[in-house]
Amino acid sequence: MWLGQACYGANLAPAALRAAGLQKRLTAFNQDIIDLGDIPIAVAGQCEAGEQQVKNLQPIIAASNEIARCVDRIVASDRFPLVLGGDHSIAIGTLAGLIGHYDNLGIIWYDAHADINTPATTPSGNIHGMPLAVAMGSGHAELLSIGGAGVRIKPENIVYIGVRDIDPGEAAFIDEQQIKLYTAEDVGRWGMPAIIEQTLAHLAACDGIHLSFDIDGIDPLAMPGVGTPAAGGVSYRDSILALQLLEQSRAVTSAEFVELNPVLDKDGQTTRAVVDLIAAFLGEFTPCGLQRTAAGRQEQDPA
Ligand code: 5AB
Ligand code: MN
Ligand code: MN
Ligand code: MN
Repeated sequence: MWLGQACYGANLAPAALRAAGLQKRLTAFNQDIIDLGDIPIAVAGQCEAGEQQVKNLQPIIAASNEIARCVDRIVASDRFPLVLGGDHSIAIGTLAGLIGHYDNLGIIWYDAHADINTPATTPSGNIHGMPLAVAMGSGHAELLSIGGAGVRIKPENIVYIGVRDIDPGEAAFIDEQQIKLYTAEDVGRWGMPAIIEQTLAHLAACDGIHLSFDIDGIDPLAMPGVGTPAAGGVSYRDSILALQLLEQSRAVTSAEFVELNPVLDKDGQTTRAVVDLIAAFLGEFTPCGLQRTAAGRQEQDPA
């Protein structure tokens, strides 16, 4: 999917990740990983008349319904859904497919941006800036009805990590809803372990946690292959650590990685880094040749 924003290319990310050896990297330590293939996306790209505030609405609705059906089936069969975008509009479908399975779903939104615009507040009309608002029940009526969902994410069950580029309408909504937020600066100031610990404590009452990982949460000097870069991001190292800590917590029940754009990733650096991130999140140990387990590492922790 790339129709949630202006640049062609995010649709090529799953193929680029496959070509970079994602499956082989993951199955080296976990054989129980199945690639279910691609979700079909309509070949649109033109803004429908009168829909400047929600560009490419119809093809995004069609794809979101497909994503929701697919994610719903995966959760129903007691497996862990890992969705690879694509721009962040795909989160509308992912969350619609998840929400019916939980009474109190939590979300970790790892992103430079807040993605909580509505047609009334969007500066761009790009739906990739709206998925969290839709999940909370604010937005275009046709987006709200995806997956037949009536259940919504509660504001107290959301935690942002890495945000630093928020639109005025989003800031007002976040303040009004009192959503928990850690900026990239907070990560630097307090350290990633404290941020993850506080995030999980904040979501302790949730019966599932979805990780929505926008790779533009990471600094664009490390991850240049994204459509909407924002300077001053979280480091690659801290992001790997965040994903390792989340994996070791066993608290996350679904995830998506979005916004990689291989067309903007000139030498493949960002694509390779996304493979690293996904591998860390699924439990690959740092490939340093040591035989220590996660538990063993904790025992040796001087703290
Ligand atoms: B992303 C912006 N807030 O709504 C808007 O990459 C950017 O999924 C949204 O986080 C960025 O157009 C969406 C200006
Ligand atoms: Mn973003
Ligand atoms: Mn995003
Ligand atoms: Mn982006």
